[in-house]
Amino acid sequence: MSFNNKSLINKYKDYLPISNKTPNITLGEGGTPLVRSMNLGPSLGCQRLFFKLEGCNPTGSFKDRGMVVAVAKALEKKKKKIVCASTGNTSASASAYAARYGLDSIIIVPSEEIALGKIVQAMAYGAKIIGINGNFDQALSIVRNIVEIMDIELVNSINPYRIEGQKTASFEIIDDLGIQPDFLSIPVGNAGNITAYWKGFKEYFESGKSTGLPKMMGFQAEGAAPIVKGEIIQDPKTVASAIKIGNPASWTGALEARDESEGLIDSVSDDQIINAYMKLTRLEGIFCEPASATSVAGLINLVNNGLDMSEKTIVCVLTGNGLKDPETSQKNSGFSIQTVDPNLHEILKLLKNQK
Ligand code: AN7
Repeated sequence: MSFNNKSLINKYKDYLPISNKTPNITLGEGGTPLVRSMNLGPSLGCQRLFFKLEGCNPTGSFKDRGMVVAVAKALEKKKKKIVCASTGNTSASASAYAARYGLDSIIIVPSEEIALGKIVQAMAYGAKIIGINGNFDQALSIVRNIVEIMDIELVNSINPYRIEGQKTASFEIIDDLGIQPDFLSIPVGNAGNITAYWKGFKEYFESGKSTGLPKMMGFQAEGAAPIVKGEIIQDPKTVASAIKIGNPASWTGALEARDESEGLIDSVSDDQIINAYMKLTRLEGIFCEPASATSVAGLINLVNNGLDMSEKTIVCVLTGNGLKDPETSQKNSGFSIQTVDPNLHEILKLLKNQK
């Protein structure tokens, strides 16, 4: 098993709640690229804008960082089953690790609202999928009840091991930059991830790996912005299905990250999300899912409102892969293929017309 020495758990074991009884499992999570913006940043006057490509994780989202620790702890506790509510990515991640390590996974999802690629993943990995005629918040409330009466491990981010694993993304950012960023921009749904990043930044600072702390900038979708509005949203709405959440479980963690870092949590409209999503593909060659683009949409708004970011190091977390939600991409990219006979002349004619 020496190959597993490269695992995320092993790499950051000094910062994680694991012992020699915790199995050192891995599906290749973590170690995701931090790439510098080529065009979008400079067009906003930001010369040091970076994207953390969490869509490069094995199931295509940041959830794998937390899931590997949660599943390792479930195995340590000899659990046989895991359960989660999900807007899609948590369920894809949970069912992959469950399949790999011989656990049953039960996932409870809002039937109508999951992006196609995510539900396809859970099916492929062999999860037991239960759809509800309701939203994520209702699914999570049911899952909280299930674990009271069944011997099953809950792997939503209210499981503290999820937060522990997810904080490793902050470590990687500092390891790659050599210093903490000035600003960290991140989408906020159930608010586990912003909580995790902030914990990670603080721990690295406390252990002398950085010289300061970034300001945390969280962004919710306008129709699903309970933290911004300061009240639970009963019927959240947004094109960014991953963050269609009206009552975030880690609400307090998000407020702490905002206030302790002197950052902000704001909202962006669906149009702004799609605009940022398209700019990322067309100007950067980066295909993320709509929820992920809220981090960039939020940054664009701040710059348009006059915030001077020209000298700042900014990291936007792109939480999930664009392939997860082909339908939203299809709707927005003018999807059509011109088909002709396999004939050079025909093709040259088309290319000429394009000029
Ligand atoms: C791509 O999968 O909540 O604020 O059930 O999939 O930590 O919830 C997903 C959330 C951002 C928000 N970007 O993170 C789920 C789920 C993507 C996401 C978020 C999610 P949190």
